[in-house]
Amino acid sequence: MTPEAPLDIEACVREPIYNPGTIQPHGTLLVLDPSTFRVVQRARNQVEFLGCDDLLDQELDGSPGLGSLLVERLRAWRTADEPVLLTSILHQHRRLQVAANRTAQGILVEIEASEEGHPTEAFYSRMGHVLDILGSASDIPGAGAIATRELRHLTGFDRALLYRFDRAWNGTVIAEDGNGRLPSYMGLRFPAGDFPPQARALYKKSRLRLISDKDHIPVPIEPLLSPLDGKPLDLGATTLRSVSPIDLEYMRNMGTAASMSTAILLDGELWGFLVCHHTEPRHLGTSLRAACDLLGQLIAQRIGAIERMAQRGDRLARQRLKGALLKGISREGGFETGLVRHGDIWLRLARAEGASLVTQENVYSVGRTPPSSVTQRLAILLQQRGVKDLLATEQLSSFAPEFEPHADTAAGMLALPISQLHASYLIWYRPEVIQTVRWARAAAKPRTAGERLTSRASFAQWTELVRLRSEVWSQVDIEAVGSLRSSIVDFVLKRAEERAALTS
Ligand code: BLA
Repeated sequence: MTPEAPLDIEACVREPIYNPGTIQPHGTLLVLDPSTFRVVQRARNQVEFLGCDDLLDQELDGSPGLGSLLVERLRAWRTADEPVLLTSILHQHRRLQVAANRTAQGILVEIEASEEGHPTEAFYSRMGHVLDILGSASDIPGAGAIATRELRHLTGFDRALLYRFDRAWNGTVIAEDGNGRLPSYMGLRFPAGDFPPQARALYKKSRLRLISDKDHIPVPIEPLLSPLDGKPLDLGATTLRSVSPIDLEYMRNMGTAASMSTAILLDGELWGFLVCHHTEPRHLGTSLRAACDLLGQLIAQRIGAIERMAQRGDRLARQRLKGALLKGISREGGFETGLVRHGDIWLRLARAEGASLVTQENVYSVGRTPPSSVTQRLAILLQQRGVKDLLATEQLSSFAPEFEPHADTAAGMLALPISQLHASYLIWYRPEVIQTVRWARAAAKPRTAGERLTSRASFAQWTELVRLRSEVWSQVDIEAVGSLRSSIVDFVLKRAEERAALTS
């Protein structure tokens, strides 16, 4: 594919990036039969890279030099409990870095030349310092600033940035460090399409990826299909895997020649990426990459700790509010009066600006809410649509467009059904928060049907005014309201029983 060839987004999502049939040329690859150590596939540059005979179809066991050394290490690894073998071998006065992965298609052995400048004492002492200062970073942008600065220090890349995914997989740059050779992307939002789902899935498994040169000439693997299963070789576990042409085009358009990305995973889920860019090709050897991976993991740990700490404090505060609300309600004569009298707690429980209780007979409201008739209509719609569980939306107008005129009070809604039989709901409202989003690509504009998409041709910004949306309901908001349900249902049932007793 040429860089000019247009691609549509579906083709992009379908692109089998894990088996391109080629590797980047800064190393070579051997695929070994796990039982005989016979080379069943190899990259075409193997002879030149290793300065030895063509190893295809050779059994490495018993062969002199590199082959037998490799087999010795692989045998020891087979009995060890390590998913990846990382080792170095002295071959023809050159130190080679070896990484091996077991796969269903054989043992994939990646070989790179060892770089100068292994992590030294200075590196470990600096890492110790990073740990200290990270420990005192109390918020995520603060931790991000440390991460990007340290990554640049470690690698010498022109720019390092941290971007964080939102729920729709758009990413916003929240920290950046650079030397001014590349423009700043701080605060810009990049659409989800820049990092399609199959690429995200791959980076979840293989966290760190270096693209040393956007103009590299990919090296074919021969034979193309695995002799073990007849399928294209899955290179998902390797670091040498060559790069999707569209991502290379993306780099060209961005004005970067080299890129290194490290996935930030929290509890196994992708949270964001640390990305380094350089205006010229830039190679980092395996030990420096391992150091960057380690730094990425330290940052991920700190981000996780900061998020957990904030959530813990918030959860505790909500539990207290819930306790106070229930106590207040039980002191008052009725459930409705209890809620209204303690309206401030009712609101604070979900950090809302308005709240309503819709019962069969009435609507009780506190704070900023739409008129009762609108809330009643909403309750009917919720029931008609069979909403039986807590429903949270930041955009009520997408649930039903008729609520659009009420965005000043009710752009977002949390609705908790409190009766199995009637259209009875507890509803929390949040007003519209008009947001200016600085997108980093023209293609984020609404596309017309059939419009084809290439990787962005320009990184010009595009400002979008996002309307009709409230602040996002957090996990803690949702939990706080959800945990109220059983207590509220108890109240409602008790009252129904009392009524039944009165009428019988
Ligand atoms: C991969 N997309 C990537 C990667 C990043 C991004 C970091 C990992 C590989 C790399 O380091 O380049 C996205 N890079 C970004 C973002 C910023 C950045 C958001 O620097 C912000 C500062 N890419 C597109 C489009 C498609 C696409 C339109 O722009 C598809 C239609 C695809 N991106 C794409 C693919 C990969 C990718 C296929 C995987 C590349 C590979 O590993 O082979």
